[in-house]
Amino acid sequence: MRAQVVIIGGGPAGLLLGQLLHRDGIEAVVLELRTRDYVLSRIRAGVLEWGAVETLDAAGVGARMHAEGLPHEGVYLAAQNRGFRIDFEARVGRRVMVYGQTEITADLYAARDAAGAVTIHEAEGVTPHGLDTDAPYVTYTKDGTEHRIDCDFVAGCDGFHGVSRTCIPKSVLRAFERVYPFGWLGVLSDTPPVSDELIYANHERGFALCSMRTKTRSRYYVQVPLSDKVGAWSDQAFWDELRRRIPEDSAARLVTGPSIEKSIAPLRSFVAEPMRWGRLFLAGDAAHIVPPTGAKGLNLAVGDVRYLHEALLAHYSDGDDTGIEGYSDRALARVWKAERFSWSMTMMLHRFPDQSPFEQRMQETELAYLESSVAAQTAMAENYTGLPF
Ligand code: RFL
Ligand code: PHB
Repeated sequence: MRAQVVIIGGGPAGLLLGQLLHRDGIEAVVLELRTRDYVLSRIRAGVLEWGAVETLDAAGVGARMHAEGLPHEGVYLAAQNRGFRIDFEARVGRRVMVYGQTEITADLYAARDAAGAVTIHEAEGVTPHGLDTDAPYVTYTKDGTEHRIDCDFVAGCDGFHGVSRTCIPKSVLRAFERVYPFGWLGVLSDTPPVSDELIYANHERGFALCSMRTKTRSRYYVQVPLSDKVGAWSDQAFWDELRRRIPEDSAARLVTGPSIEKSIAPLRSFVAEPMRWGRLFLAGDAAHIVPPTGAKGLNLAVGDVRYLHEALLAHYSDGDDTGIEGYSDRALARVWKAERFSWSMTMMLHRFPDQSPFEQRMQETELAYLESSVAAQTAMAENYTGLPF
């Protein structure tokens, strides 16, 4: 088999790249390790920058997002049960869209089906070859049979645990990492959201976040020690803990119900450089991870795909390889800014196990400054709603 581009990983990055290339008539095959049902059952991101919304529109998959998504013009921050609002529209004239990653993935699969694009699920042992030659190819096993796809380029969109990044020689790859000493316990429930906009809460018992998927489906998180086991958290214990950490008026309004998903996610900052090696490009979580505090992971994946799509289109339509040559530097410049923002939000809002009284005061002052300064709010709004491409 032959394709112009082999895309490893059928998460949001891989599917979106496949869709954008397909619309340009560039042939791309997506190889995904898991089943479609598995991919569609992963509950992850919920907030899209407006630039990501526009990219999904450009890919022709924005209709349901605009019909069902919830545009938000601001966000609440809270410290010790007292909240204040950052008005995105007033500060930077932009908004964000609340629309679940699961829905985006479903919309992208539907578009692939409609276009007759090839997605190979349960592709095992996916291995790229000849990435530093002019004739790369990818092998994989499906139902016990080995297959080979010859191609021009390989897009590594296979997430943090994927194979693509490991193909870059150790002498070339440089990794930067920070692991945080806590995780987020997340609960999804079919209850009306406690607030019309997200609430990020700093509390002495630990961080909490009130988010949502729809007007009837809520997503909540509380910071927990990494040693906690999800099975040890009953729904009741979760709701009680959340109530303690959020502003009192919200706690009084909180509607609880059975969880339909409950999981613990560790928090990590990670960047791999470079994001291109020969004919391999990394995009999304394959190249970088952010702690979810800034809602940037999925948005960065969309940003990478946007640059990569532009680069491949210029190559195929005009024989212009400047985008390909510049992909890594261009993507990393934006990635590092989102890493900085996600790290700073994480540092400002969480309780660290060894936090000194000085660090505690710094955190409180950071929040107090944000509450009182239009300049600080503008910077926060600019980053949260998305830096320019
Ligand atoms: P994904 O989604 O991990 O998809 C990678 C795909 O590759 C497949 N794969 C392989 N396929 C073939 N061969 C192999 N060897 C393979 N190895 C892996 C996997 O099965 C998978 O299908 O990466 P992608 O596409 O780069 O997308 C990244 C986003 O999923 C991620 O950044 C976000 O979910 C992060 N994130 C958030 N991002 C936001 O922008 N806004 C948010 O509000 C937000 N909230 C979150 C989040 C992530 C969370 N968790 C659990 C990590 C909240 C949470 C709790
Ligand atoms: C979510 O809704 O899952 C969500 C929202 C904002 C974040 C992280 C996760 O910062």
